[in-house]
Amino acid sequence: MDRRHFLTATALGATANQLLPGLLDGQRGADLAESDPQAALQKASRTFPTNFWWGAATAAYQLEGAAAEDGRKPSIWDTFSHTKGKVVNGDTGDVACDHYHRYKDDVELMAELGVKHYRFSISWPRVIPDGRGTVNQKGVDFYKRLCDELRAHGITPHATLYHWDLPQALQDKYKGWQSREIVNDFADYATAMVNGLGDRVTHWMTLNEILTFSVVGYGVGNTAPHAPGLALARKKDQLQIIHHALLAHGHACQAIRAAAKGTCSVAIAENFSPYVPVVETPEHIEAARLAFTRTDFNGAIITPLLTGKYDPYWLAQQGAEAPDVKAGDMELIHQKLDALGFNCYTGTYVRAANTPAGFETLDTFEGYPRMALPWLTLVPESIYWGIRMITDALGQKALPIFISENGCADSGPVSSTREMQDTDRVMYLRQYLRQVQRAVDDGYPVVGYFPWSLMDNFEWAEGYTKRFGLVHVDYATQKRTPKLSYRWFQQVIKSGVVR
Ligand code: PNW
Repeated sequence: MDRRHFLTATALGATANQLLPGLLDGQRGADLAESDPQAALQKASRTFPTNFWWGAATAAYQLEGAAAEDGRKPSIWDTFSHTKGKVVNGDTGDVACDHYHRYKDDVELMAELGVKHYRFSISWPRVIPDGRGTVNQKGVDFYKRLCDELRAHGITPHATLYHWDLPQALQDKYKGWQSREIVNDFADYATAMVNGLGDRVTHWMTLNEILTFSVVGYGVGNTAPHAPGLALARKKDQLQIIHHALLAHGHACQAIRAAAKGTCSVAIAENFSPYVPVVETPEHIEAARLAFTRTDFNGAIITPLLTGKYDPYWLAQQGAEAPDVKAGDMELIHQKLDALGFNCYTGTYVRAANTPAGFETLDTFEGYPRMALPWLTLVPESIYWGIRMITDALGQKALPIFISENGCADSGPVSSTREMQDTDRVMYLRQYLRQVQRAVDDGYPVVGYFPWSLMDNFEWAEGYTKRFGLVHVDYATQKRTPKLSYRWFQQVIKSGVVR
């Protein structure tokens, strides 16, 4: 039995099978060249499964706007972006893409693109303005309207509960993620959302990128570039924030399943760090496996999420800085997931080495290809090896993985004479998608792909200066213009093939 059929036969539980029909059983797109068996074989191996989740991704604070409308109260990102010097040009999410009012046009753009799945996030301070307590029905109603519009266009909503816009009220009350109190508040919020939207949403993600909001939002000994932008006294404080986030995830998984009326899928979107064997030989592949488990912060986040234990090597290295763990915590953190969202942008090359850890990472020198952000080096194999290590390093043979984000900022200014020619994004997406395809062909349970992002939006500390969209947004007029990459992705979806 080959790997793909083994996975189909044994791996997926009933829930995943109901939700992911036919995704892993090798169904292929149509246009095979019947006359030439060799060509047909080659072509077949480059075709995505017909039920593959082709999607697009966004997040609430980055595009909704309507920051003070219909009862929404501030999040930590409202406070942060309104603090002088924190965001480039003093940009804020007050208006952003005005998606709150223009969601119908935006769903139209998705339908035209051909996506059948849409990943968005719910703004916690829009639906529970004080973070706990009263639900703001007007806020919930916005997401009902959005989901109705999506479903009317045959698009499945995938909702993320937390994409970094913590209600400011909870930051003020108990320092947000620094307090264990957040675990119950987050679970209550999850319950309220399943009660309010569960008839429309069955695909849930708890948190987006624990790594980023805990490490880029808090510095150890110095302030940090993302909200809340605080300085912590020691690393232990940061690891405690991660521990609280893991607990909140676990508790929310339970809350979602308890409140759901029917079948639902529970996932998390995490940007665990992929390590790529610079040469694909067994010893360097082993080095990549060691790097995956032993390097900050995979051992602190993805390992406990999927295995119920902090990585022992990682934990030993933390010494006195290790987080405080109470009885029952690891069980709560370790909830069975229906799927795993992988946010992938870049990665690190490694090779075997005679070091205590058993590997060494390789530098990227000046002139190494990178996209229009300093951290965004082009490492397409990172998406393949990231997927593969979930199985190879963490033993999750059965866990369906979808790419919950992948994309780049374009270099702009782009030509507006005929179309927005973001050839750099087309190049980037093509290289990464081919590696996703390789993982599919190898039989890894990859079920979907959501490029980041549907449209240009508020890029956090970079404000509106960095554009990640398949659709260009003119912020002065709110005019949307599909870029070249939109046309390219449209064709990928239509044909099921990356060319
Ligand atoms: C992700 N880094 O954030 C987020 O989920 C999105 O909201 C964001 O717009 C997108 O990637 C593009 O940045 C990241 O510095 C932010 O390595 C920063 C980093 C990684 C991911």
